[in-house]
Amino acid sequence: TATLRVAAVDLGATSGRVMAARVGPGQLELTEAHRFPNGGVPVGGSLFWDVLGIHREVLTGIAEVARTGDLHGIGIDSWAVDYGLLDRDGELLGNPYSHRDPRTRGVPELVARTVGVREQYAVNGLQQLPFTTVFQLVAARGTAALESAHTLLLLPDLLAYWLTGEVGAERTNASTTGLLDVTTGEWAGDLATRLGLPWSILPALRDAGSVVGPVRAQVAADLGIGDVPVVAVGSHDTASAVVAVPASEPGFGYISSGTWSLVGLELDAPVLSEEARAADFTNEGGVDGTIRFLKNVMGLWVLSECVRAWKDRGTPATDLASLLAGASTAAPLRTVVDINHPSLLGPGSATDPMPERVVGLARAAGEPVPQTPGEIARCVLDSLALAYRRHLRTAARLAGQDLEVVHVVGGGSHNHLLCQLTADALGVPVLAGPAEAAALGNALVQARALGADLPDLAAVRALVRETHDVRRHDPRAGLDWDAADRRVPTP
Ligand code: LFR
Repeated sequence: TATLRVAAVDLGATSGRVMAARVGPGQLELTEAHRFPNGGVPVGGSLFWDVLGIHREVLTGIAEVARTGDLHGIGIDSWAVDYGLLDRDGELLGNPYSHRDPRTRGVPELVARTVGVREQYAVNGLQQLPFTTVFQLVAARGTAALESAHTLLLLPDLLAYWLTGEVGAERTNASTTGLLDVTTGEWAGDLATRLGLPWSILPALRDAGSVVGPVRAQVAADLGIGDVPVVAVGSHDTASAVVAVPASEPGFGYISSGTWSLVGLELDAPVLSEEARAADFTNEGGVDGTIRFLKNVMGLWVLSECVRAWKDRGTPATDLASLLAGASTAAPLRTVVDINHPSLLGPGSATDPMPERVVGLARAAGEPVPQTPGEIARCVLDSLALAYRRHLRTAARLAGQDLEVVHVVGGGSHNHLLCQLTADALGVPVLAGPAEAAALGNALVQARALGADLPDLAAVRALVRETHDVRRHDPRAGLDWDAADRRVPTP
């Protein structure tokens, strides 16, 4: 097969990028064509995405990929659950909300009174997270936008719609809405109806690896490109990241480490047991019909919000590198907190900054109060490693698997201290990298759809292994992680 060159658009909550990827036999090369900052935009008490700004950056990136070589395909992935609504003319109704917007507070409890959590889990297999699309939609009941909505599009599908004019819902991302039946892979229309939601706004489902359509003539002309197909990839960034985990054998654990940490296993079938529900594990849909059995962990968000607060205050030596240096010499496991505490979900502000929230959690739990930025950073990292340990062990137990190795992919794979603590906590080797796993998974699924000889996920992963190095962290003994775990409440 000849070499393919595709544009992989990978959108994160704090930055977006458009990568040029070359995929061929024994070849997988990623070059960054365009990168731009992203973040929620506060308006009044609400938090929105600047989706038109994101669209413009996507166009800039695609044009840059095309300017620098061939362009055979375009694929888009982003964070999950957030959506835009179209009216009957196909126009966007308002700004898409960020899942960190506070309007879903208390909504899961409200929904549970209509459809109990056990019943929800039996249908969608998801962890109870307040920002899941179904809860966002319930919070939006009665709004003018929802009442005039004709079509709901998840963000990558919305951006693909602006490129192609085609509407649809790619399944990996649809699986995060709470409105997809995890067993049948079809919309759970009955659940939507019982919650008073207009399920006719949910568009036809499509699988990763299918072609969405060619870029519209006008868009192609504006970009100076030819007749290029947009390909549906694992449009949930975590699904794309898991595709590119360079595992050599099944049975690996993974941590997709970015703003969020997604911590779990790849399975052939969902685990919908009462134990899995009580442990609040999610069964999200992966590429090729796999299941991502995982837990959302608050992730590096907490640290990056601390960095933002310290920067605003002008606290010296609080860039990430200095902080990690400070954290590495701070006393280990001195202060641990429940890193998934709901108080850490929303963005910090001048009156309610993130470092003080972490300190407050420590104080409330009777833990030694961290004083310096380095101690706070250490507390965050130790607490993350503890959460990874707890949830990966639970996942393995619930799925009846052994955990022999853990792959860390995503930007957090560059955080050597966190990777080492993870290995120490779990007592198994951690293999870190690639950092751009989501963009790689995006490009690989496109290449396969366009004819590359990559028959299955094993072949895809073999190519990633062949072309990308991982950094190995072997576990060190000496710290009492069991005792530390007992200091953190069980959810
Ligand atoms: C990671 C991610 C998670 C999802 C969260 C919110 O970027 O996609 O998988 O739970 O963002 O959408």
